[in-house]
Amino acid sequence: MTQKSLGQCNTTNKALLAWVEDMVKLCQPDRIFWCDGSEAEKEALTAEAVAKGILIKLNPKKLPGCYYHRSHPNDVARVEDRTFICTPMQDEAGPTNNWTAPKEMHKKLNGLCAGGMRGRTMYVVPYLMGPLGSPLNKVGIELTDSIYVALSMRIMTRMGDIAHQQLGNSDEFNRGLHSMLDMNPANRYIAHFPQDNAIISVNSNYGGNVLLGKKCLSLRIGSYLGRNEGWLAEHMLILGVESPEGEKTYVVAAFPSACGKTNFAMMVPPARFQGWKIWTIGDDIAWMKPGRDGRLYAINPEAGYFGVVPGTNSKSNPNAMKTIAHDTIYTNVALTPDLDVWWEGKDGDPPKECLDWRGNKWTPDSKEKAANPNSRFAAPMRNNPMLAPEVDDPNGVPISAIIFGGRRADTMPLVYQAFDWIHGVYIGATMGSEMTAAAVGGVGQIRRDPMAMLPFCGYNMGDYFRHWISVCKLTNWPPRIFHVNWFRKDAQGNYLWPGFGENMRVLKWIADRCHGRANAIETPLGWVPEPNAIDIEGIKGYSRERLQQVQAINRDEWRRELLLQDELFMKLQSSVPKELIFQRELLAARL
Ligand code: OXD
Ligand code: MN
Repeated sequence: MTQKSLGQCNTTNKALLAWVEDMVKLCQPDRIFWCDGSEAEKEALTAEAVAKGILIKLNPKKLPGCYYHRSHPNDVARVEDRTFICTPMQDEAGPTNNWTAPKEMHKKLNGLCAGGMRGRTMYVVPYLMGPLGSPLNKVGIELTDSIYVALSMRIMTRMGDIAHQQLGNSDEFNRGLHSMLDMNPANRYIAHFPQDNAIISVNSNYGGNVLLGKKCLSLRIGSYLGRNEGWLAEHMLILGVESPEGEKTYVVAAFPSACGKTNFAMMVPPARFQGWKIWTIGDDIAWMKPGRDGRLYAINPEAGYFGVVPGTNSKSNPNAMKTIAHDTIYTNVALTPDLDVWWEGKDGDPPKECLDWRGNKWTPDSKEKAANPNSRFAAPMRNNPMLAPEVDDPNGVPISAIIFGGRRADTMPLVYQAFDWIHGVYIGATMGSEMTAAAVGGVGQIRRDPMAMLPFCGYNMGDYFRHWISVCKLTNWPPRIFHVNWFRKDAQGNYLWPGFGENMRVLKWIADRCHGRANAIETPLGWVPEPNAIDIEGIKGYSRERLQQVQAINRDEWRRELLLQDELFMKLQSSVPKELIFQRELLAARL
């Protein structure tokens, strides 16, 4: 590797050089800038982005090292209807994915990309997903004409020379091409080519569509690679619960987008749990592989958090507030006259006047929201005061529990435990949740979102379930599986559980179950806590009756739930593993 000065070619990898040359011929940028991940590069690119008005420097007294970005108003969320899995046969992508044959998609995208970077710079962004030297990590190279993407990738991944160090002369890297083109939503494509380990994303500049290490590589391509290579790429947070005695229990949890993964991963235990600590390993993605000792190990492939801003405050997530207090890029929040940021649900009163996420004047009397409901922060994980030191362990952490959860106003109790692995896979596979602003369309509607992977599974969902079932056979100590719902409401529409830090009480029961310490009662759904097993001491105004309500199993609601699951099973038809069909029958019989 020969680094000369900023932006100069910093690799001798032949496969990489050849591919970049091909892409340059196609896109015809005026300049190529090879990123190395250095501080000097960050400063130079940031200064350029500020000079061009792409970033606004925020008040350094209030938010040191922070910048503000506004995206195109038509480009504020993931676009699931424009996201494609391009495999030779449609059946490989399965009925839950949009599909186009690779040849056809390449033809279309080559046409769109031809000359698309004229007058622009192509940034070559090398990035490493996972700790250096980890058997689970992957290298990607993203070519992008967006300086915002180059700077965000620096936060979200281990970006720069470290990726070249991991890659060496190998040609095994994800090839990702991103171009903003003219931002025409009708020509927006987020296209994945799993067999080629390649991604092309055009006409968007929204993180979920264009930070290619995240959803595209870590989940869609990752899940495909995981199936072939014997591991799991999951839409899951990873945390470590530490008891006052120093015992650490690692758990992963899959909740759909914008259902509180970041809050849960950074939770601060309530006063009642003095001496307990929650350590964050990841807030969005887990790569998990059976280890040599027969346990399932997880790494967080990312190096930063791309979190939903609205609702973040010192009660919902104090550690996130500290994390985003410096060196953070904010996108689509509101901007105050003193160059501070504001959003709905922030601590304190709203500003008397500010600019909303579109740049229009906003006052508390305005009808529109000041911050876009899917406005985001991109913050380095190193900012998190509770970042687990294990985050850099190449072997990852051994997982004791897998938690599935959705946003459900009814039916789903606060917590229950699967009888065994296959029952747990069934619980994950039939997860349902109210849709949120993280994706365009349908906010509030219940949709089946298996393992929170509906928008992210890079192959046939039925085969994905089969792969999950098979992973148990590769482990001697499979994690216990649980389901939680923080969002159940009473008939008056009030939440039945306080949530946030109080979720520690449920997490403790889960950890105790994993260590064989907590008793449970058998129900048709699975194991539930004994009446006094969840400690509610110290929750202001909360009662055992309320806990009973949130844990109640309403058989009529459950019969309806079983019928709703049909929608998914019908869609997947013949590819649903028979084990899951049997689980459904058994549940019906128990009800
Ligand atoms: C995300 C998402 O941005 O799930 O993490 O949409
Ligand atoms: Mn996510």
